[in-house]
Amino acid sequence: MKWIYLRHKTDEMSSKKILIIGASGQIGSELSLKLRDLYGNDNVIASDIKQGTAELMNSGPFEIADATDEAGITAIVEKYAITDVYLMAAMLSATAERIPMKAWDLNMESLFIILNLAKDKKIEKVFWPSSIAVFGPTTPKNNTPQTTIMEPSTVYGISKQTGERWCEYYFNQYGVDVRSLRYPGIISYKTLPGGGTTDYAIEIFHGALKDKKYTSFLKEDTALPMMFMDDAIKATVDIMEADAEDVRVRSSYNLSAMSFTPSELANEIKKHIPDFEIAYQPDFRQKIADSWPGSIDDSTAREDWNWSPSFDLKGLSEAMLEGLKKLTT
Ligand code: AKB
Repeated sequence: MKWIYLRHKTDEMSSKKILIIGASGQIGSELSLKLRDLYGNDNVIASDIKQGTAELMNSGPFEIADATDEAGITAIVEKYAITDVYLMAAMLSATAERIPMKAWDLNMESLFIILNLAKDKKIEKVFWPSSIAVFGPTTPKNNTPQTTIMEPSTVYGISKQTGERWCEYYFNQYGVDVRSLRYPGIISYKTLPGGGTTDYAIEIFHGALKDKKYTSFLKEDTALPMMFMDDAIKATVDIMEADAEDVRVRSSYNLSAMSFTPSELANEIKKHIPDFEIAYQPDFRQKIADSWPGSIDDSTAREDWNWSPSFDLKGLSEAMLEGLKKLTT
């Protein structure tokens, strides 16, 4: 796996003071540990509204913080003289449909707090994740281009698309160094996700190992873009370490690794667990999935900052089953 950050000097890297907001979540927890490896435990401050794993809480500074509390976040930024912020707190697609205004408030307020801190030069660099949810039913479904029709039909998608516009605006108007990726469904075994439409692709591994069966809330032929956690972390670190002039897109980059349907994933799992059985019982999340792309064209990220994934469906399935088995034995 080629990591762009390796070319950077150690002293440059240790002069960073990083704050991760949403550090106890699915991506935040693994990202925090990777950043601590790279930049030193004391230079990476993890924060979340809830406590994290023992490993996260014990390996470096941890602050309880609400991402929408401007005074609280500003106090942490000042206390540690933070240079870089990774804003990972968000309400995901399925939960957001149930409590739309709360989702809008969390997803937008947290972003404005960080963008304004960067505008006021209190921080130097911002990472903010967008999502494939920025696309909608009128977007070309296959190999969705970087620039295309975007009419998201979910609250989460509307908040992410709006956020992208604001990121680009703050870059153009105020020179804020903000960088962003449109994450596909991120698959991992260490921390469970919460409230996403792509969560079936994680639950299925738990079901396969525990009960040798799983009932999918998406139809068997629903293709969605997906990525193994290690690749998502690598992309996040790589875009933050890329030279500023190489990051030409300041809204958000398409990012891709693989696409599969529930039935294709089930067949891959059957190669390891032959008596695994899958059933299908689509619920309200089917409509969300139907509005999203089946596959993504990420050639702009590949050209601009050399993005390239390492895990395909086979590699992801092996890593998930192996990782989960280790955690449960
Ligand atoms: C979700 O399903 O809501 C997220 C996403 C694709 O952003 N995993």
